[in-house]
Amino acid sequence: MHLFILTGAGISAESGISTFRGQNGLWEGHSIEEVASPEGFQKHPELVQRFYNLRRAQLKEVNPNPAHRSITRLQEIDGVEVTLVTQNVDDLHERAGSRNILHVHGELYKARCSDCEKIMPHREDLNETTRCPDCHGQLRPHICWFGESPFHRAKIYTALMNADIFLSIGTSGIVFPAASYVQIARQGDIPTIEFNIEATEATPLHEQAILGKASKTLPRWVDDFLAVMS
Ligand code: BJW
Repeated sequence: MHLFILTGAGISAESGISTFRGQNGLWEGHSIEEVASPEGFQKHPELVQRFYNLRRAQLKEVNPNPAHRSITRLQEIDGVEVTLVTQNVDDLHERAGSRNILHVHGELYKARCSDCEKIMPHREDLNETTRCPDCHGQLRPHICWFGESPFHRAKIYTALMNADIFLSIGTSGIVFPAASYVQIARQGDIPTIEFNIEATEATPLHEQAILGKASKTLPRWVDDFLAVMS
């Protein structure tokens, strides 16, 4: 049995990390496109670095919640293979004990050299003076911004083709290419289930939608799944 699990900002919301499109969707008056695009970084590098410095600092203050931990429970079942794809750049899946996590939009605790593209662990603030240890190029957050190519694409498509069930948890389903996974799954006749606190643009594409907070709905679904599997 192969589960393909896609997570978004909603799974970390109950840990205290704001979603992107909740409230008015702005950060200090700036749209997500202004702070999460190569153009934004070119125009206002200090603003973009500050946005990610604050989020890196915030990450140190929050913890995984029962929804993250239920995915770890699924990964511990004999005979169940889980491909865990997250759009989140936090490390809450890792801290909940999950493994083999594909961060399609990058990771807050990594930096990348704008010149040689070396990727390295980086937990502290970044600014214009933080330089690549190899080539002295400017370090930037290791994040996939709008217009950039998301990570792990080939692995993800192979896993999607081989999945038996597709779960989408806490994502608005509007950012591509992750937004297209549900359609790919349905084309392959794979049952798809959406977990969200409200209906989304993607809801009509799913076979089933489970409404409610992921910290409540997902552990219940995992209990039922375990009962069937045992
Ligand atoms: C709960 C809950 C609880 C709350 N329980 N649920 C026009 C048409 C089609 C595509 C495009 C287009 N124009 C441009 C594009 C492409 C663009 C795109 O998709 N734009 C759309 C906005 C239209 N995409 C790109 O540019 C991507 N690159 C690309 O396509 O390259 C081309 C390419 C493709 C394939 C191969 C090669 C090349 C890159 C996208 C990069 C996205 N980056 C960001 C920011 C960086 C990361 C960061 O800083 O953290 O990633 S944007 C932001 O959105 C972030 C997220 O990962 C991403 C998705 O958001 P998510 O996770 O869904 O969060 P929200 O806030 O939207 O939703 C939260 C949900 O949770 C809500 O539904 C709540 O109800 C729910 N919720 N509490 C359960 N307790």
